[in-house]
Amino acid sequence: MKGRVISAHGRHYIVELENGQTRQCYTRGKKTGICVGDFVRIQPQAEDEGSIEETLTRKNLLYRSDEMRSKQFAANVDQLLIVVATEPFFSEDLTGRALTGAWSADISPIILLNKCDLTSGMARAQESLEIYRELGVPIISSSIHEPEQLKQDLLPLLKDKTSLLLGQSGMGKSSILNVLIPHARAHTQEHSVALGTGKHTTTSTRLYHLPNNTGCLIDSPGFQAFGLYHLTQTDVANGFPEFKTHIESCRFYNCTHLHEPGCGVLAALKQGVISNKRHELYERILLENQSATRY
Ligand SMILES: Nc1nc2c(ncn2[C@@H]2O[C@H](COP(=O)(O)OP(=O)(O)OP(=O)(O)O)[C@@H](O)[C@H]2O)c(=O)[nH]1
Ligand SMILES: [Mg+2]
Ligand SMILES: [Zn+2]
Repeated sequence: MKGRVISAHGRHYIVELENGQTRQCYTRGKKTGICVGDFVRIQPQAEDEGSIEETLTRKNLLYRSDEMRSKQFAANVDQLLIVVATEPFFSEDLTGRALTGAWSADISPIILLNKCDLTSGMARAQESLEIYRELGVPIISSSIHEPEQLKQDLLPLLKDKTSLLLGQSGMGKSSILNVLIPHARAHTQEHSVALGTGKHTTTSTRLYHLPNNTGCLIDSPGFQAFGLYHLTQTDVANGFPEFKTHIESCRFYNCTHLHEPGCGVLAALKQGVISNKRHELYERILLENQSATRY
């Protein structure tokens, strides 16, 4: 039987079969690394259980990694919805990293500027996102307090695709999910406050279906770090699409675009064609990765 992993807890997975039924599945032996969004072949066991025998070839896998560990977000993702908001104010560094992760994995990003009902930080947010707008990233303003508008703006973009909601904690990922898919009833910080359970927010990644099976939406726990240690220097450069045409004029084929003479990227930086902030992020990621591999 074939199916898709819709949630993963340790070695326990929920797999949704092609007929819509779900089964509790586990893996045998040393098989690990299966993640939400994976298409798998399972061997049915007992009533509603199964064992995962094979992971089918992935189109892509989005993950982050730092010195300590690596964490998979999801597999077979068509687009990334990076959710940012003004309260708490989003981190530009993490947003840039998420974009680099997406571009280097060949996943097209969209930025959702959520909580736009809270007007105070909006001008600052718009300004700091301008750089991505110039790079062609669609930026959509949203508010869960305007549910009809939110559906009208987002549903057409999500149609027949697998989209992943990604962002820092408290940006409103699960709240957006609940507007688009009311029966999802995902836990949000609002519920946690109401229940007095403290900051109990999303703790695991899960795949949901949009109404009438018009696409899949994956909710994920907020992150506080976004290491990209798994990327090579070339991968990182690919995560900065605005470098591309300038790289063609670098003198050295193995140019790192940090200090080499005759570097097209540094020339564009000097002319102000490439932004300082973006090149600084590129440098930060690269230096982190270089210092990690020395151990
Ligand atoms: N004013 C306003 N508040 C919002 C909006 N969207 C979400 N919130 C609130 O922001 C808080 C955090 O929302 P969540 O949906 O739990 O955030 P999350 O991104 O899923 O957080 P994690 O699961 O921890 O990653 C909740 O109290 C929501 O009610 C919005 O559009 N406007
Ligand atoms: Mg959440
Ligand atoms: Zn160069």
